[in-house]
Amino acid sequence: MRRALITGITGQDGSYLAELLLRNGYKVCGLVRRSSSTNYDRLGSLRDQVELIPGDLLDSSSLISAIQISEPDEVYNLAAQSFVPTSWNQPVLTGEFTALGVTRMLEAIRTVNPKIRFYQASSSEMFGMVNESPQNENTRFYPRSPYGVAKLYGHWMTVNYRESYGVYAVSGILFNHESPRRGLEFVSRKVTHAVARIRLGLQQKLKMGNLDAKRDWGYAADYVEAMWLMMQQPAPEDFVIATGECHSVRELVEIAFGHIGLDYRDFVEIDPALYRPAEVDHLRGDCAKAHAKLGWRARVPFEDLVRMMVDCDLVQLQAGSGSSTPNVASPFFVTDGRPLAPLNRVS
Ligand code: NAP
Ligand code: G4F
Repeated sequence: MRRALITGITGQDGSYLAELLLRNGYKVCGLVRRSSSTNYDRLGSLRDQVELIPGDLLDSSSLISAIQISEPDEVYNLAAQSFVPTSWNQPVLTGEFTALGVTRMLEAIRTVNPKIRFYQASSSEMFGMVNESPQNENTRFYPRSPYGVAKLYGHWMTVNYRESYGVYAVSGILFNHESPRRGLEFVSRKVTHAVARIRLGLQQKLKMGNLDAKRDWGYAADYVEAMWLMMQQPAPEDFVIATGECHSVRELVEIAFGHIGLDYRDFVEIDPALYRPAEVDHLRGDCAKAHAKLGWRARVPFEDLVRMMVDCDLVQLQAGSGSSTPNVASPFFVTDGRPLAPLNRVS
């Protein structure tokens, strides 16, 4: 039985990746940081199938212990301070988690067992102010936030541990990916949750920032398959993972409100406080390399993704679960209401 350790298992991607690895027959361990209240909503019934190990990206000795306890073949480093606006309020903490946390994890691997394979959750935010479109593995980086800068540090440390020490270390440069398990502060879920609340008469207006920003949005469950595929290759390489399509935040709100028969212009108010000190205006990924080498491509179109998220928010609010991220113990959320498609496979 192969063994994996996931940092960030309580997050959106961590929960989907845990599901995928369990389906693939792995023993799955997850690093969880101490909190005054538990935060396992996204794991739901998976909670009993994974082993949770206490630890924090700020604490090197806890990372070494986690690797010694879990004895993984593969480490997926998904933990980070992942919300871009917070990185302007807490730039040093973001650097500690999102940048230096990567080095602490790589050092822990090098200390305990350098044969462990390592996946780093890198981000299209590293492209920032883009000089070409679409962006691929060779596009210049120009981060526009402390978060983007921190991710770029983590990316280069991953490349350097591969080149300096021969660690099987890969950097997955993932474009935005969303789901009903997305945190409520990110724009997709903020919108779909608000639309569902408006539909149910629980909210009247929605305050938004820059509607003209454009992103390449995919479905998170598709993207964790790409992570796993990257870790199964004969040699470690970095990959861009994206849909190749670009949509504006305005289109997002239009589709979400349109799904329940409303016109977004009657509900959305622009709040200048939600504009960022520096914006990433336009992201669109070119995943030709992932398609050619991993046999991967995104399966869920943007419009379907937005509608699925609105539907899930409606169901969840009507059920009154009280959880901001759906509990996968409910059969509806195991697959987000869709049949499980066969895994992407290396061709
Ligand atoms: P998320 O939902 O915000 O989850 C972040 C996870 O990191 C949570 O489990 C969180 O634990 C954990 N964490 C934060 N600080 C930690 C620390 N000091 N020690 C241990 N764990 C810590 O993020 P996501 O959307 O799943 O994204 C996963 C990763 O991919 C992140 O690194 C993100 O930056 C990156 N990424 C995401 C996207 C995207 O569109 N989703 C795109 C590119 C890259 P708690 O539950 O305790 O807070
Ligand atoms: O959903 P967002 O907060 O995601 P952002 O900043 O693109 O970052 C996400 O994707 C990255 C990959 O590129 C990840 F690395 C990162 O961890 C995170 O998952 O904002 C998307 C866009 C921005 O341009 C923002 O200005 O939406 C715009 N926006 C407009 N109004 C808003 C709002 N964003 C948020 N969060 N809230 C608003 O009211």
